[in-house]
Amino acid sequence: MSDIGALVSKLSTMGFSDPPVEHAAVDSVDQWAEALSTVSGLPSKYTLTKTLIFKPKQPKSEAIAPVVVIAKDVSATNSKTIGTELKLKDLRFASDDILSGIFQTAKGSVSPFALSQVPKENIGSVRVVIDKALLNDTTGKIAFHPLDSSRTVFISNETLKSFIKSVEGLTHVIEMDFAAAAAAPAAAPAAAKASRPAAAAAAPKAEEVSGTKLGLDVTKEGDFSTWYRQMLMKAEMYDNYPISGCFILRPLAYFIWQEIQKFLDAGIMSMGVKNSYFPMFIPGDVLEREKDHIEGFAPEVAWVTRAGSTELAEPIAIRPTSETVMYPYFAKWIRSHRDLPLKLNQWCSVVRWEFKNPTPFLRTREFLWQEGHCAHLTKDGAMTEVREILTLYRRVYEELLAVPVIEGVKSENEKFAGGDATTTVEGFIPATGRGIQGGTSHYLGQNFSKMFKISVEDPESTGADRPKLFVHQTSWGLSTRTIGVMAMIHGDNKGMVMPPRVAETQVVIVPCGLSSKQTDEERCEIENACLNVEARLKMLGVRAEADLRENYTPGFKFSHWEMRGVPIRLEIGPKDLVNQSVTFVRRDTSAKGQMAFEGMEAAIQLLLIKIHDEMLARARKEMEDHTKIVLKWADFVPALNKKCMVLIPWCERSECEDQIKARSTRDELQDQLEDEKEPSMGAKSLCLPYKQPENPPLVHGQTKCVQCGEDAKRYALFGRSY
Ligand code: 87F
Repeated sequence: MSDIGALVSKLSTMGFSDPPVEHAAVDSVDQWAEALSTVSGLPSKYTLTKTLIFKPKQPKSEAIAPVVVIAKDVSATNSKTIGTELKLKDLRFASDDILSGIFQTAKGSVSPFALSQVPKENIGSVRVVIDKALLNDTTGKIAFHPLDSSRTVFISNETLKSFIKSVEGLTHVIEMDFAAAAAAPAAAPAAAKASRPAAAAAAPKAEEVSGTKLGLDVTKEGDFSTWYRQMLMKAEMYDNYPISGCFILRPLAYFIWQEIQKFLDAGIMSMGVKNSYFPMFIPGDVLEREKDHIEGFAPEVAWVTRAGSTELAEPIAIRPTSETVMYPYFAKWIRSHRDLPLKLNQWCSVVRWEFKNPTPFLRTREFLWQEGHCAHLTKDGAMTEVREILTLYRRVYEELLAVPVIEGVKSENEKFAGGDATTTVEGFIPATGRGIQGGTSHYLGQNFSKMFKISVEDPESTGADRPKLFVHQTSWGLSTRTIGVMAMIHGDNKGMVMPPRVAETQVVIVPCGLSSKQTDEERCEIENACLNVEARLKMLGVRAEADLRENYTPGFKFSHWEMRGVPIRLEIGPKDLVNQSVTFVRRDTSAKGQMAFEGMEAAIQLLLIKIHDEMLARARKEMEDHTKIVLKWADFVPALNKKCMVLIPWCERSECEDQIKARSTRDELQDQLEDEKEPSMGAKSLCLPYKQPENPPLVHGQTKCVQCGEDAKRYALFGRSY
């Protein structure tokens, strides 16, 4: 399709002479960076880019007028912002037809060079938007795929400009400052502006702390993925790390994880589970021996092959999960039914070298989790445990993180292939309308026990030749993904909103209303009142902190703690001293009120509980409002496009699930996925909820599957997902 030779010779006439470098074909920026990291002789400084092709929504009769956006990979190329700049409505990603028909290229290989392939009759209608940041950066080279994602050329920004100029008939070319556009309030959608609480206007804007802006540049509604990262970064919950997919958990986030650990650890200990720790390294041959279990996961396994400059005799795998590490020891330790049940858990990190777009907390190459592995004599014993663990996982979400989840069973397609059944808690991210798996608890049946020979003699039978019983196993895991789900749901345009039970600081006390008019004595009195409140709250176990830092205005302190999501702010000023009361402000609703000094401890404790309950109730209402019962296929995709999950009467057949995915994956359907790296996404089953809808009732032998018309077995929850 593409003619690389012609292109390279064209580039060389423009002063560009280096041939493209070759590498593995890539389909994301991360894979690209990774592929280039293995190539030698590259320019010392270069920028990765993305080229996106959009088309405005337009009547079928009109000529197609595509918009080609050439930008740094990190620029916030939000389709709405670009649409506003070009005065075009509803920009969507161009379909494969446009890519192949007009640009003679395919998804993943789009680059500015595709412009040279546009037929003469179309080129006049093409609009090109170039990222100013790309043109302004004159210090390094710019990397593009020359029509093929397995090659990269490095050109200067001058060459890029000359190339664009050289495209005959191309007249609409504009430069755009994406950073400024993202920061400008005009770029935010009207709804976002309207929903900003009035208090935000009063808070100090754009105050500078060592060069970092305090506020957020984008809104949750306007550019969700940039908002998510920026909000967490400014809340000081994580930082980036120079290995793709790895992130640092800063104390505020690690605190949450420790609260989850305390709660969950107590829960599993009370079920008789014991903690243990197994090595993170897996002998290569042990892992390979379990090919069936590893199948499909193998590309994600990371290996150690060298120590210093010595190649290891046998490569060693780093655990992506610990079945193959632990189960040989289950076989050794379980000798008789009296050794059952064996219930072990470990808190550790695991490594899965994923190539999909990494996202802090949600998709990271190393993550923290607990993994529980138990062996039982009977299926019943194992099944009861599977459900008990699932209940604990639901309680972590609801009782600690104020996040509602739906408990259910995974479909055949979605369950862990190594087991008999996977149960799950599913969350929902309203801002994107996508479901997210929050934790899983598997009934492994006897699959692993047969593979690893974990068996006991049947206690029911007697005699010398008693039959062997293979044990029934469970495994279950909950990870730091919990923190990401919580942040996506509760965070807002002022930053993080912490659910009270996991907030490192639950109450911040800020002295207010002090000016140069006050005497030192008055100042001292107010500060003492703050310290007194802090001490009284701490006595009752409330995590309170008086912020008496000098040289910071109250407004600055408000923003600082709002960004970190502290649930309650108390303000104490001269008037409050007179009234013997404090002013409180809720982080979640911005609601303000007065509270008497006397009995304040109880009032604060009640308020923290109330905030938790209301955060959970609001999130639950939002999830319920975005869960639609759909009874005919025609309503399925429109509901997804309204950012909903759908409950459908379903036949539970695997082929039907494949068809549902295919029928809901179409470019025209792509409404406004904020992440260009994601392909237009089909829906999959999230779970078969334990709590089934009652209305309309599902009648066996009568109610039909919404997709294929076969007999429906249960209601299933479907949705786009993470
Ligand atoms: C990635 C690489 C290698 C998931 C993997 O869910 C192996 C795997 O087995 C793998 N990703 N899994 C499934 C994990 C199953 C199970 N393990 C214990 C859990 C919970 C905790």
